[in-house]
Amino acid sequence: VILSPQHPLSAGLTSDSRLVRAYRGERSDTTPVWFMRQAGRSLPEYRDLRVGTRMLDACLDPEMASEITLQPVRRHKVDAGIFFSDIVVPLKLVGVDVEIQPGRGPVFGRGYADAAGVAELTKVDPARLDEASGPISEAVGRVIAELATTVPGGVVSTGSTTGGAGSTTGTATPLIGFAGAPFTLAAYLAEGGPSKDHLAARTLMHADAGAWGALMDWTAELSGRFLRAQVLAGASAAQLFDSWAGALSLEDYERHVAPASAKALSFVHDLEYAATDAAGTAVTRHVPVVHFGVGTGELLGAMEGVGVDTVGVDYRVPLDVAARRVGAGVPLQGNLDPALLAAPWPVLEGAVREVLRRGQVAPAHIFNLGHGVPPETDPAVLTRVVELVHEAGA
Ligand code: 1CP
Repeated sequence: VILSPQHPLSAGLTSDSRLVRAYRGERSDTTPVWFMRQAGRSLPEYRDLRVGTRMLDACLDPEMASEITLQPVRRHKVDAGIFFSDIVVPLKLVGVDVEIQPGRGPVFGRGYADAAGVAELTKVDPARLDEASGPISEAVGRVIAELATTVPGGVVSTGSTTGGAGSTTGTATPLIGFAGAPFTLAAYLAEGGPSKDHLAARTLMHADAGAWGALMDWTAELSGRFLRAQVLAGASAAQLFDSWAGALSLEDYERHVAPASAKALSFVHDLEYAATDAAGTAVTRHVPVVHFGVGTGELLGAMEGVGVDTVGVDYRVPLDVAARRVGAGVPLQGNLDPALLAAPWPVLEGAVREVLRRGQVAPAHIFNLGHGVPPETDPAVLTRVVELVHEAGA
């Protein structure tokens, strides 16, 4: 399926941005940088806007969701926006009883930890998301309209500024769409809310292969459709968050989880756009996909094997070590320990430079944190990190 000519990738607005180039393994004038959870509670303008609005209501209000997505792009001059939403939004949209409780996270009306629960949940056709995702498409549309015209950043100063359509020059900041991976969604669904070890999901995985398979199939389709909706509406890359996959052994991950993650990604793998390569030859490219999880040092190779362009690395594994695990040729994203954001500047600066140094082993590196921005982070520190990464060069 070819993306529409107006899509920022097809129009040549984002296809040669630092971010998209890095996701296909090319280095630019400098290292692109964005932060997981860059939108949200670390920003006073976010806290002001959110007063009196519940989290999921904010996600489903296109004006608010787009404004929150843009806030960190304007403030920090990061090389990408990440769509402001949540991994449980597609569940909410197809009618699952879920709320996000402040300070706690997603909480469901019940847990789905056995065959009866899974049968009840999976009665809902995930294809219903396609009719229900209007607020998502609208919010993405608003974001990319502003990114195309008014937000600076992400500009590539070296090489060609090829426009797929041949007419547009220059680049816009790309938007990254995301979804929760099937296992991470299942970890919340089985438990009925956040948990430390995701025991209910891990038990179901072994206790009832049939129910587990049905749950993974269903969450995979829902995640896949959520990602696809964001890309069709204008996102230039997609990130699958398997935040809690680190709770699994490699064997369990490969047998019981990886096939479902591959299925989720199959919903974006067929999305393509026409472009011109550095030599001026017409090429067809796919939308880049990133795969990230926390505590997944043992799983990095398998997470790459699911079929992704870039692997996101948490802060526990240095990037040069991660490169050996995912194999040469794979771009890496990461992985400053978020705890360092509260350290004195000389300590933080040293740590940022060390991440950049280790990232040199990969064909391309996208600077990020090893997990999300802590809510108490001073936003001025994030801006300074962006400046440092950009000044440090490729
Ligand atoms: O009221 C609030 O402000 C609630 C805090 C909050 C925010 C800002 C939640 C609740 N979700 C979000 C937004 C969000 N969630 C984004 C926004 C875009 C950005 O990065 O700037 C993204 C990408 C997510 C994805 C998400 N939600 C993940 C995967 C990423 C990760 O952090 O590992 C997970 C696991 C969730 C579940 C969730 N939602 C919210 C919380 C507090 C949690 C985690 C709960 C837990 O610890 O289990």
